[in-house]
Amino acid sequence: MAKTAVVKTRIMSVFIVIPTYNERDNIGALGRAIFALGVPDLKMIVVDDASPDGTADAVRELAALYPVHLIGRPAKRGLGTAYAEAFRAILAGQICDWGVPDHVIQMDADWSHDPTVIPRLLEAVQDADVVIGSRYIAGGGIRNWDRARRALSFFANVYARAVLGVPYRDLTAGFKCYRRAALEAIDWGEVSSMGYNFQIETVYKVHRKGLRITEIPIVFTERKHGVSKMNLGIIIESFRKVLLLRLRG
Ligand SMILES: Nc1nc2c(ncn2[C@@H]2O[C@H](COP(=O)(O)OP(=O)(O)OP(=O)(O)O)[C@@H](O)[C@H]2O)c(=O)[nH]1
Ligand SMILES: [Mg+2]
Repeated sequence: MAKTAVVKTRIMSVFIVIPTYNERDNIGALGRAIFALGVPDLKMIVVDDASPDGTADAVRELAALYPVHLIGRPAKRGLGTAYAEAFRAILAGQICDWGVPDHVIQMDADWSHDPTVIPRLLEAVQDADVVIGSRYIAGGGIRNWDRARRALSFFANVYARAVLGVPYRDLTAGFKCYRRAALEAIDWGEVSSMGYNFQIETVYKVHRKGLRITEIPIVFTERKHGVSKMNLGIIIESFRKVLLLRLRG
């Protein structure tokens, strides 16, 4: 009689990293929606920069119900440094006793990124090192942005793609999934972007290592609660740093 092979597939562990600044009205419900997806072995890390609205308290309430870890920083230091700090701690196995995950997802706290996309990101990362939730491929889009904001985002992407010579349509996307190896390929001490240029910088560095980057379509929706942190400094940083990235690698 033929023996039946029992194949045991290990459940992949997933950490979701969410930076917050004044997201008290968003983070609790978003966290509940994420854990309601029922993704196995999923844990959440929130990096909060001493939000004056008490976001950290909402995170602590969530942590009483779900595997949620709060990294609290003393002052607002930019989304790029928040991610870099979390990723370094994750790779060093310093988050609680959770070990080092197989996959890491990054997303915004303000519901611009639909949590129901998470299973699709995890499916796509089976055949890639980084998956970008992309607004600028067929099936993707943006809801509730005015023309100026659309134009800024579109132009930033055209500019970065041309300067860096990479094929990806949405380089400034903030909804992404990394295989652990992709995070390990980046020298986090070297990543210097404070703001949105962080998104471009990380994709470019992974690309330069020859890793596989794919895009899946997402519809991005402008925030309903809270205020935007977009400002001129962030835009200027991006235009300058894309050039520097090209020159210095
Ligand atoms: N920890 C931390 N998080 C930040 C900082 N700046 C922005 N964030 C968070 O990063 C995510 C993206 O920032 P947003 O302000 O939503 O940026 P955006 O989506 O480009 O702009 P709007 O949605 O129009 O406000 C959100 O979860 C913010 O709360 C920061 O300095 N520190
Ligand atoms: Mg937003």
